[in-house]
Amino acid sequence: MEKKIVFSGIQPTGEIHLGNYFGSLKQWLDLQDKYFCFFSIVNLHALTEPISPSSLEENTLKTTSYLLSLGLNPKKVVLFVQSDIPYHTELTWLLSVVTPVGDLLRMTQFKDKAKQFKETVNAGLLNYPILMASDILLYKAEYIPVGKDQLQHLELTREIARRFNRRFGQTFPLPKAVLEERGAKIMSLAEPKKKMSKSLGEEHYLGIFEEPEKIREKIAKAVTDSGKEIKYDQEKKPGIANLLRIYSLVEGKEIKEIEKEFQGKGYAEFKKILAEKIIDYFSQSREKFLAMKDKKEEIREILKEGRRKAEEIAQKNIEEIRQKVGLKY
Ligand code: AQP
Repeated sequence: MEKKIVFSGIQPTGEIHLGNYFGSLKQWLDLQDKYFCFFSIVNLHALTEPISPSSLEENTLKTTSYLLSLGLNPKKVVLFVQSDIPYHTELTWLLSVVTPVGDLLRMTQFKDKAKQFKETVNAGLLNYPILMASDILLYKAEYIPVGKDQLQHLELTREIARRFNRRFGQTFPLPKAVLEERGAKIMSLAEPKKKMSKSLGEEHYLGIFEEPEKIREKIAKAVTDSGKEIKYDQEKKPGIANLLRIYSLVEGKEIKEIEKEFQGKGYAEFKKILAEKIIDYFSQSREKFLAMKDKKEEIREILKEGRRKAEEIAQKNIEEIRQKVGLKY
C-alpha cells in the first residue's frame, strides 16, 4: 500500500518556540517514519512581514539546522525550501481564481495581522492562505500536522480544494489536520490568554534553543496568577494552566500527577524545576545545533537534495493540474 502524504511548513523568521515545537514539529518527528513527508521552510510566507533579505537568507539556513538538530532525518523526509519550487506560486494563482475574496477577509490571522501591521498591510497577508493551500495541494497531501492557530486556514484549504475539484474535475484529496491535543495551543508567557508568538515580542515566547540562563529567566518572569496553588484552572489561572501543560509535555506526565507532586509548594519552586526540565528536554538538540550551525555548505547540500525530490513530485502534479485547467494546448 502506498504511504499517505504529509505536508507541513515552518517560517524562517528566527527562533523556534515551544508552541512551534509542541504544536507542530514534534509531530513531524513522529510522522517521519510512517508517512511520505514533505517538510518545507516556507520563506515566501515569511515575506508577508517586514524581514530584511539578509535575515531571511540567514534564517533559512538556521531554521534548517534547528530541524536537523531536533532529529528530522533528510533521508526519510523531503526537506526543502518553498521558493526552490516555483510551482507553489503558479498553483497559488490557479487556486486564487476559485477563492472568494470574502473567505480571505474573514480569516482571523489576517484580521489580527492587519491590526498589528497597520502601516504595511500588504496583499500577501491577505493571500497567505492561498499560498498555504498551494503548498499542501501541490503534493496532494492528506495529513497536515499544525497548531490550532492554523485550523481555520486548513479548513479554507479544504474549501479551495472542493471548489477546484468541482470546477475542473477530481484532482485534490481533502487534507486533514493532525493535532497534538496538549501542545496544539501553547500560550504566551506574558499574556497567557494569547497564543505564544514571536511577533508579540521577546517576553511572550520561549525559544527552545535559547541559552539555558535565558530560559531560566523567562520562566521565572512568566506571568502567573493570584493565589499560590499549582492547580490546573484554565479560566481562573490561565498562566499556571499554560505552565502545567508545558511541564506535562516535557516530562511526559499527566497534569493531575504534577499537581500532586507540587501540593503545598509555591510558584517559584514550580517554575525553577520547570525551567530545568525544559533545558534538559532540549539539551541534546541544542548541542547538535551548536555543532552544526556553521556548516552552511552541508546544509545547502541537504536542501539541494530536498529540492530535487520535491521537484519530481511537484512537476508531475502541476502537469496534471495545467492540463485540467486548460493550459496545455
Ligand atoms: N502558540 C502555538 N501553539 C501551538 N502551535 C503553534 N504554532 C505556532 N504558534 C503556536 C504552530 O507552529 C507551526 C509553525 O508556524 P509558523 O512558522 O507559521 O510560525 P508562526 O505561527 O509564524 O510562529 P509565531 O511565532 O507564532 O509567528 P507569528 O508571530 O507570526 O504569529 C505551525 O504549524 C503553527 O500552527
